Amino acid sequence: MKILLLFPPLLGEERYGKLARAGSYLPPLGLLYIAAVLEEKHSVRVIDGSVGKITSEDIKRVITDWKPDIVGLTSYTSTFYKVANLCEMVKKINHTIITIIGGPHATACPDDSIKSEYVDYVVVGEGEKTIKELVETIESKGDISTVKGIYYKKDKVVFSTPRQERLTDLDILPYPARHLVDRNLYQPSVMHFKRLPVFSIMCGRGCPFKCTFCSCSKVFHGKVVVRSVTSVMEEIKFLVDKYGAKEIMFWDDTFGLYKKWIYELCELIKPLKITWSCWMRVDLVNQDLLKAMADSGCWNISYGVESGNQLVLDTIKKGFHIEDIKNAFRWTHEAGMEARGTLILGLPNDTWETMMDTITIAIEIEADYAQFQLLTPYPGTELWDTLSTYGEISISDLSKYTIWFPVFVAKGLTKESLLKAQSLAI
Ligand code: B12
Ligand code: SF4
Repeated sequence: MKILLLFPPLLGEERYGKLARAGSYLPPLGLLYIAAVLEEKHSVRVIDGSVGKITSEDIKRVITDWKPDIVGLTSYTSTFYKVANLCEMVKKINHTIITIIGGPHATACPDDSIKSEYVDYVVVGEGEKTIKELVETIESKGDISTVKGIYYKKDKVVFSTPRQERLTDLDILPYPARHLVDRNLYQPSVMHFKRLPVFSIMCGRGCPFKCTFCSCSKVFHGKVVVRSVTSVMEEIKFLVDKYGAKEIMFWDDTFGLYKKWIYELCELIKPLKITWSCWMRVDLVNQDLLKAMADSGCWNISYGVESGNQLVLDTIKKGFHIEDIKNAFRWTHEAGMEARGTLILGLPNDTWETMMDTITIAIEIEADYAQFQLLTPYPGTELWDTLSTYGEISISDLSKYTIWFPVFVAKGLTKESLLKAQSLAI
């Protein structure tokens, strides 16, 4: 079958506002994993509208000329309206083209997502196994109700099937189909890499922690599955050999849940003489581990600091202490690496004073780079379900749910105070 996979058109300005030129533009690995498994049996094209100034007209032209049988789309909360509009466009070009949506928003809100008359199937959660089975069943005109992990409609009635089992061995997956996108269009934020070409990799899926605001691991149902070090090293070597990769960004939410795994990776990555960076939790590092990481080429660790106030950290169930933040930043610097932080303003129980604690801690820990986001509740999170306890939604337009707008105002704060704190911070 001919399958077109889409990330909807999204201008840098829509995501990063005035900071568009400093934003990060990375390949959509989730969609490229889907492409990779489909490519084994089908003809697949990918259009990533988040780079290259793609318009819906461009997509329309490809659909009209190439005539795909299926169009699959990734949905984020902020891009969902675009996904819905594209499905409508597809159906109006040719109503027999089958539309399938997946990704974080479709997973969190499958009931809403399937409602559109232009959406045929919603794939919930990790997509590789489900999409393979779904496409095979569509092709063979088999019984759709046997495919796990989907929502679909029959005579306008919505049906869903039991959730698909998570993959237990990620090593068997093909690498993301990076060859299906133009790699010249991608560039991480200038401050986020040392050397080019740089590639992003995922070593595992899921996170065992339960921070109330986080939707990172919702797609993977919290369950953690990590690739073997051998498999990750093989992908890195492939990127070095094929594309001359000089740097790797590990984008796992909580890289290094297992210390033994990191030590092994450090030992094997060191001889390649590449530079690398990753995201970690402040309470999962120690001095010895950080030294081993720096020694093997790691130059930058980003930490989710979130808040400089313990009560607020406890409210969001972050599970670490201010002291852990201070230690991690000191040790990372002592090991010779940059230590970066993402911080959130407007968290539950935040006041003007606690937001000032958040700004102050970024200074105290001498963060080499600090990103101050405004709290954005995402469907599927504990925060989303308990919003009214802590404040109220002030902007219901989901296209603004990009972490840069004051969409949620915690009790005792105002939109103006949030924006004022953010402008003080940056
Ligand atoms: C790397 C990353 C980025 C990178 C790269 C984005 C990209 N091009 O993919 C950068 C920094 C650019 C980025 C930007 C943003 N990101 Co981001 N990002 C991530 C991160 C950490 C990893 C994504 C990833 O590769 N995951 C691994 C793959 C395997 O999982 P996956 O993408 O979910 O895909 C699987 C399934 O969802 C499903 N699937 C996905 N698409 C499809 C399509 C079909 C047809 C099917 C069948 C299945 C399917 O199958 C895939 C394979 O199993 C995630 C968190 C996470 N752990 O996923 C956040 C995350 C996806 N990002 C998020 C957000 C909000 C954003 C921004 C809007 C924030 C901002 N303003 O900057 C932007 C906008 C997105 C964009 N492309 O412009 C949210 C989305 C939440 C939501 N409900 O919308 C997440 C979940 C993090 C969070 N804050 O909670 N992001
Ligand atoms: S914020 Fe980080 S540690 Fe917390 S649940 Fe999300 S990914 Fe895990």
